[in-house]
Amino acid sequence: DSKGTDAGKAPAKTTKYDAVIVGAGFAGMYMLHRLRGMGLNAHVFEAGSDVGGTWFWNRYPGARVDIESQEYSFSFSKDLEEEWQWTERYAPQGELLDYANHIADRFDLRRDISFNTRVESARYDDQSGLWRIMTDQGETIEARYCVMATGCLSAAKTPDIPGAGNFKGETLSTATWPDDTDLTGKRVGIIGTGSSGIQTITTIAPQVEELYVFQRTPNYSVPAHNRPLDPSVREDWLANREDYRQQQRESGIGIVALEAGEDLALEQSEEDRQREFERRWAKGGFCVGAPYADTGVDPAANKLLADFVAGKIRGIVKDPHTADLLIPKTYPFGTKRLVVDTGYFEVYNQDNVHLIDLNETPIETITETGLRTSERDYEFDTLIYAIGFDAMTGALDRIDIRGRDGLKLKDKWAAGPLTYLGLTVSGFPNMFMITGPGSPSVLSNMIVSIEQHVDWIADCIHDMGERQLTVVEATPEAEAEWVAHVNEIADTTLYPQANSWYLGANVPGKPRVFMPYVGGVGVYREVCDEVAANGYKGFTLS
Ligand code: FAD
Ligand code: N01
Repeated sequence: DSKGTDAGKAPAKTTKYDAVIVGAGFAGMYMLHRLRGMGLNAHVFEAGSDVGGTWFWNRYPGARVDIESQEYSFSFSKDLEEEWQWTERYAPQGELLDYANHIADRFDLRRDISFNTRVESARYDDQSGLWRIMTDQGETIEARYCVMATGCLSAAKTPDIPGAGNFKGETLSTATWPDDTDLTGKRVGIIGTGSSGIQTITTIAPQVEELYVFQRTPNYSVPAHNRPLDPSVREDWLANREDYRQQQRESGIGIVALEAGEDLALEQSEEDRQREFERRWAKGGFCVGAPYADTGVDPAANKLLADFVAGKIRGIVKDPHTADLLIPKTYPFGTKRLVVDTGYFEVYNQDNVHLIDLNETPIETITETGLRTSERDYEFDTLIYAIGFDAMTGALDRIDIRGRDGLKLKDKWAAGPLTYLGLTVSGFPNMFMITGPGSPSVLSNMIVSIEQHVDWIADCIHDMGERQLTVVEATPEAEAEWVAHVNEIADTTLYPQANSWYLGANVPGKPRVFMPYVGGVGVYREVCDEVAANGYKGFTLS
């Protein structure tokens, strides 16, 4: 064991594992469980002090899932599913963290996890065929397999705003929210109106004295209609669990409640369309965004849905100018991640909530006491950053990953991520990514995608062992073909029209490439299964 060794003392000993897993969110936890079940000596390194990933870090007020709780949960263990009780239609962060802890306890995962340990580098050694991994605790580890379970939304952006260090009051970030914060009676400024900002704003608006919301781009948001979970929902889910789980796996985005419409909006009568839009609005959640098959690909169909939602915003927000500022106008509906809220637009009817449009009056600088826009100074006690993540590639970029011949992943990806199936990278043998770029990932119910990836990786490693093979590597040809396919089908949709984090547009200098695979989780699963069934087509095995 090499624990406790630091620079200047004797060189660290090297610890050997069959597989190293980076990250102890849902992906890393399930990966550990699977590999251990196969008899492998696997070990997880996690930067945080406990399990849970997203739900460990993002403790801001109002943080909750936007997919129905029973759908956003693991399916791999029937017992786990039967013993766990969700209390709300959309589980809050605390309950999701409890769920992660329950899984860690139930499957005795912690004994193979090193917490408070950040992986700084992972280098493939051509000679030995092993990955050499180094941590910020001075450990060196060798492992045949390296699985990156580092998360798609785990590398929080640092504020790219002039004067960010100036503020003398309390500064908070939604992505690293402390437990002991009380905003009651405070004057608060918040920058960012994505899902994190919207959940925070909605929850703190009634408590704080004044709330200044600094909005750069308005977001489409639809009602969650959250409520205590009706026992009948649980009963029905458990009674039909096999069927529902299969539906998730075969679906577009891994959500049964989506009820993805198959008809075309443009072929309906105005009356039928409005009835369907209203029905979905009353049901709540992502289903609002999927009434017809053409709204994601046809601008005219998309506009019908966008206009419907704009009408809803105008109906809720009393001040017409504020309502107008809250209506997105620069991108099609659904091309930035849809927000699912609990009374968001309503808070703008409160006298203490002020919306500032940063397009009209941009931020000039953060000041010691608040923030200055081109129009005036704002003063507050607390400044909240809800400015998002360097998504999909950020957590990987922050590790010095090198493959064959010292090739740096960051260099290979300089013009955008290149992967085969979003699972592997040519030139990086025996390295896997869970929900990597080029897989459905963030366009889906992430738990469904995590399970599929973990199972595929575990099966691949198992098959390698059976055949006494030690190296699996994507070919450059298979990778190039996959990347072309991912881009080609993204271009058949309206997605590329938004400046979204799906495209890296939220990070200055990041190449503009649509990263997730839009083909759907069902289709994608078939592709992955076919690749495996055909002797790992597109890979070289040795
Ligand atoms: P994470 O949960 O991000 O875990 C990755 C872990 O890796 C982290 O704990 C991190 O500390 C660790 N790590 C990263 N780099 C290193 C390193 N170099 N060394 C050591 N450790 C490292 N998805 C949905 O499907 N539905 C939702 O409703 C939903 N809500 C979300 C809400 C928020 C606020 C956010 C941020 C994301 C949400 N997501 C949602 C996406 C969410 O990230 C996934 O659902 C899921 O939790 C991802 O699990 P994961 O294990 O892949 O990654
Ligand atoms: O981040 P975001 P998020 N000056 O990137 C603004 C998941 N999630 O953490 O759009 C001013 O969406 C930025 O403005 P703009 C979900 O997948 C889910 O909220 O770039 N503003 C935007 O408004 C989600 O999509 C839930 O113009 C700046 C905001 O900050 C993903 O995580 C909850 C700025 C960032 O929004 C990320 O969501 C939370 C600047 N310099 C998260 N920089 C659920 O509900 C950024 N902004 C389940």
